[in-house]
Amino acid sequence: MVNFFAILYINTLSLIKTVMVSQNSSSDTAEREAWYEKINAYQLSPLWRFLSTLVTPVPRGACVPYLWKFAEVEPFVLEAGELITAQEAERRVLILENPGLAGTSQITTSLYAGLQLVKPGEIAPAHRHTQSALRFVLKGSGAHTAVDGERTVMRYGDFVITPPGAWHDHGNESEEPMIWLDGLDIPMLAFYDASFAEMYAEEAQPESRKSGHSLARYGASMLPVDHYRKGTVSPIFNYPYDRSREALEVMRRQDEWDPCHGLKMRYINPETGGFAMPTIATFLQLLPEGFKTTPYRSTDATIFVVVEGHGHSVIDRQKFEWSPQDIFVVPSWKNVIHCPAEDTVLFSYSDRAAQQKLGFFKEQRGGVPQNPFVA
Ligand code: GTQ
Repeated sequence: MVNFFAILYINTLSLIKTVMVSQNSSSDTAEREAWYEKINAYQLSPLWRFLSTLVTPVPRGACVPYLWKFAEVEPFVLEAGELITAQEAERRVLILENPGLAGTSQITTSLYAGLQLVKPGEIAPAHRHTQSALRFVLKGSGAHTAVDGERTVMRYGDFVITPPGAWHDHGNESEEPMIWLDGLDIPMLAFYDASFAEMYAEEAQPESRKSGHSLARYGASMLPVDHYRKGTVSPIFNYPYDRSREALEVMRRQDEWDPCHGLKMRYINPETGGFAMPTIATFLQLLPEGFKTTPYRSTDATIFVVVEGHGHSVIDRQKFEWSPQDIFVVPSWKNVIHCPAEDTVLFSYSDRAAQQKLGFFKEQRGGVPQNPFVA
C-alpha cells in the first residue's frame, strides 16, 4: 500500500509539472487563441488546456462534508405534510442536497438522499423505475412498503430495499406519521442516461405473498434447495434493525475492534455474499463509548445515519456533532474520524458496490498526510 502511494505521488509530481507547463495560459498566444476558436466551430477542443481538470491526481469533486440535524429539519418534513398529500406529490420527500452540488439534487456525486413522509391513512402510489432505492427508517413505526406483491412493516432502524424495476408503493396504517431516509442511485442512472419509470395502473399493488415471506425464505442462512442466483439484488428486502443490532451486540464480546471502523458489518445478498444492492453498498457499525477511530478515507463518498448515540466526527478537519437520526456526508478521499461519546450505531451507504465492480475503489487507513502537491 505504501509503495503504491509513493508511486502515486511521484506520478502526481510529474503530471503536475507537465500540466503546469501546458496550462500556462500566458503561453497561449493570440495565434493559438484564434486557432482554438476556429476548431471550436467543428466541436473540437485542445486537450492540453483541460487535461489537469479532467485527469486529476486525486479525487477533487465538488461534494463537501455536511450534517443535517434531524431535530432542525423534521419540522419542515412535517410542514410538507400540510402543504401537499403523498398522492399528489407521488413521493412527498425533501431532498438532502449537498451544498457543494447546488441545483443537482445530489448528496454526493453519485447518490441521492431525501426524507420521505407518509402520514396515517396515506398511500404513496405504486410505481417502478430503473433506479435502486433504499429506505432507512428514522421516525414512526408500522407503516409499510410493498415490493413485488409483498408488504413489509417498517420500524426504526430497518433497512429496506426497493430493487430496480420492482413495483413499490408505501402506505401507513399506523397512528403516527412515518419518516424515513431514501437513498437512491439517481445520479448514476442520470450519468448513464438509463432512466425509465412508470406508474402502476392502481394506487396500490395487490398483495400476492404474505408479509415476512422473503425474510423467512432468504434471511435464515438457508436457500430453497433448487434456488440459484436470480439477479443482482438481494431477495431480502427488509433487514430488520433488531436482528442486525443483536448481532453487533453479541460480537462485541470478542472485543475485536477495527481501529478505523469499530465493529462494522456490510449488508449482503445471501445469494452471492456480495452487497445487498447492485450499485449501493450498505453498512452498520458499532462504536463503543470513548472509542476514537483512526483516520480513514476512501473513494466512496459516504452518507452516515446516526441510529444510536451521541458524539462527533471530524471530516477533513471540520468537526460535526451528532445525535440520533442525524445524517452526515463524508466526501470521497476526505479523512474521517469518529468520536462517540457513548455507545454508537451508525448506518451508512455509498457507491462502493458499483466502484468495486468497476475496479476503481480505493481506500487508505491511518491518515497519511494529504498529498502536499495538491492544494
Ligand atoms: O419512494 O420511490 O426519494 O422514486 C425519490 C424517488 C423516493 C420512491 C425518492 C423515488 C422514491
